[in-house]
Amino acid sequence: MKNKRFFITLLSAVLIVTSLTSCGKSFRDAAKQKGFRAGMSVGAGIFFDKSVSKIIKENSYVVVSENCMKWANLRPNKNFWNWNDIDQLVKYAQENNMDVKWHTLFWHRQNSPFVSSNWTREQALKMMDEHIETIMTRYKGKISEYDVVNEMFEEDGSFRKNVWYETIGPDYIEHALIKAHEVDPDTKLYLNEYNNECKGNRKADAMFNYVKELKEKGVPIDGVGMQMHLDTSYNYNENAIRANIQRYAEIGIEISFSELDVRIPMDAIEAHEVVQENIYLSLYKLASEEPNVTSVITWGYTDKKSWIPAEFPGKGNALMYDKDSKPKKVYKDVLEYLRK
Ligand code: 9MR
Repeated sequence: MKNKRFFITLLSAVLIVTSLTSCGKSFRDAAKQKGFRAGMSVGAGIFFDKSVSKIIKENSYVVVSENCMKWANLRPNKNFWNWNDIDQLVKYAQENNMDVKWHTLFWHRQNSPFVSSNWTREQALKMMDEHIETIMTRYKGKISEYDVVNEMFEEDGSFRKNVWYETIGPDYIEHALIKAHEVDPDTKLYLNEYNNECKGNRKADAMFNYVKELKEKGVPIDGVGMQMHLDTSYNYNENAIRANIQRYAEIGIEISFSELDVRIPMDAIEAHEVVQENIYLSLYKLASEEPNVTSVITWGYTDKKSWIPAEFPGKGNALMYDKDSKPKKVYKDVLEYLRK
């Protein structure tokens, strides 16, 4: 009898302590407990601001540079590499127990002026190899995953005719993946895309079939990024996203929600905020429930600085922190879900 009472008291104490600790968990620890890394993209050097750094530390086990790793910023001309911003980010991440993701080795935007569609295949391959070797040797062991190619598909599922496609041909992706794996076999290699989250969508299906083909051929590839730049006025289909994630699981591919934000009209009425919150909750739920979703990265964190109004006039307010960098209701509700 005594033993039983002791056992019950002990059990209650353990339960209270467990629930107290999980109550106080930071966003990143709560996400970790659900089985994925939370993170965000960061602008150059923003972590030198103490209040920003506090937010990054609460929310991120993985960080990615919003622009510093792109050709135009990193290598504005052939002979100059601007490593400074990236070195600082890597140092900051190491000091704060975060992974660093590279975005992106190859893309059709933000290229340097010397990147040319007049290159021959040989010249382009040489340039591609040089880019991979220089970056991946310098940061060997320091970058957890690379977006090797970004946005390689058109909406109809055909390959985008970017400069690498035009100069090298459709095998440029394979070539980049093989070379990247050769230089740093321990990092993870991703292909990153937008509008590729729903099974049944042409671009999403084309990407899945392509990645499956790569796997079957033995080309090194670990993951697919679903950017998730979403809009409350588009259809949101949780089932189609889940089905897509699960078919990737079947072929051994991990998924990152890699650039999450959910834009609403700037003069948003409450209804949009409710839809926005439901989308955020659904995505964090999917990440918690589907074992092959390994990270959820928001594109920035505050509405104060966002790429959206420039590209979608009249839209914005897409993140979970408001313009004063205060967490919104959606942030608190997602956190509460993650802590359960
Ligand atoms: O957020 C980035 C913005 O500051 C740049 O001006 C823009 C230029 O293309 O790129 C933005 O980031 C993009 C990312 O690299 C790839 N996916 C879409 C993102 C938003 O455009």
